[in-house]
Amino acid sequence: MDRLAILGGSPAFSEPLHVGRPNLPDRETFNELLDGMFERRWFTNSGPLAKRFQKELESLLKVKHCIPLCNGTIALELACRAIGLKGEVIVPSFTFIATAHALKWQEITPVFCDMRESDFTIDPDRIEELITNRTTGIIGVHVYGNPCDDGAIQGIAGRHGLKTVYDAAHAFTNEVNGIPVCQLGDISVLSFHATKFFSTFEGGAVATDNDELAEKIQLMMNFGFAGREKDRVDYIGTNGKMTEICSAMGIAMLDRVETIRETNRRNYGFYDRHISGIRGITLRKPSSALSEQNWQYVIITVDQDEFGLSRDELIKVLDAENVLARRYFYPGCHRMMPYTNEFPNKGRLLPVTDRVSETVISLPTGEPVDESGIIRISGVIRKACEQASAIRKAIHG
Ligand code: T4K
Repeated sequence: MDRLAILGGSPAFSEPLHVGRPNLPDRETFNELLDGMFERRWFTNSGPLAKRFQKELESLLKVKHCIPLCNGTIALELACRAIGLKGEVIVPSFTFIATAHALKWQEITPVFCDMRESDFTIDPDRIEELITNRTTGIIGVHVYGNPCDDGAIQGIAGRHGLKTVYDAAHAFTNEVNGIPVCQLGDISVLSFHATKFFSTFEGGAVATDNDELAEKIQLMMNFGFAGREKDRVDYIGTNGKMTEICSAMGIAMLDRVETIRETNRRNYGFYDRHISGIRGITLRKPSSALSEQNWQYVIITVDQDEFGLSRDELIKVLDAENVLARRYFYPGCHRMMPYTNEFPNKGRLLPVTDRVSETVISLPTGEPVDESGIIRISGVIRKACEQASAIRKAIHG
């Protein structure tokens, strides 16, 4: 699409503005930690940096155990395995595909559940109808950091003898009415991927207050080896360890949490100011249950009738202007292979997930974005609305 013909005015951003651009650590702290690592010649296998990172995480997140791992997906797999999930597990469809894959990879069947439009999390009113005699657990995802309705989920789990796992990949440091999210459920999983609010390049963690579960995960993440001599294997394990270099990144990033959170909060405020009043665009508010949050995601929804363009047409306009927004999450997992073709998800109707996933856009935030960028992004969206019919003609001919 020829952008100037449509929007005119100032040139597109010379550097693309991405969703998911990483926040950076203090480089001096990081380099010092690396110097120590090279001097020690100790690179992985629960080295001193991984141990220190774990302690610091536990204190920040107010949870008894927070075991750093190589990524969030393996963290999910280990959490599900350690807690004994099998058969079928109920999981929202509106999530990153890793949540479903972590189950399927272990031959557990994900059974997709619809979501609440209000806060994007799994709808507890739709869970019970999906329970069968093969169901062993529920995974809730704190989508965009919004906490799942833990009270309702625990009620259902208690009535049916199910385990609860929370995918807290978006909710690092978030608290619900004063309770840290990692204290909810039997076990929680974090992601420290490069694109996350808090990054260790690649990384993740499992958080739990349960000593027995924590011990199992410590063994499972290291091939199941027990004892110093490594002559005994207690579990079928995997290699889920976090390296020393990733742990160094984590330690250096911990010093930055407050500042990044403040930057994200400010950016949200800028979007609120500059996007407000654009017909058909709603800047979604974080859940009112959050007493502490990282403001990691800036989410808008597009009402096509009001705005004049569909969400996908707006994404095309933003792309042409070098604003690389994302459709997190589109489509729902139940519409992706192999799930869409397989029992019990084949033909599954999840109307709220389908509707919401057609309208959401995640906009750039974090430290690489400032108010001037947000003014320009908002300006592109405003102009797209004003020139909607010309844009539709340019796209569709
Ligand atoms: N559960 C949930 C709810 C999750 O959201 C995720 C991950 C997981 C579980 C699994 O955790 P991990 O195993 O990943 O730790 C990205 C991330 O790769 C993924 O971690 C994240 N969720 C998901 C929501 O987003 P993609 O496939 O969209 O990434 P990609 O490569 O398209 O990059 C996204 C944007 O970030 C682009 O605009 C480019 C930018 N970027 C990316 C990287 C890697 C950078 O600017 N620099 C970078 O280094 O999945």
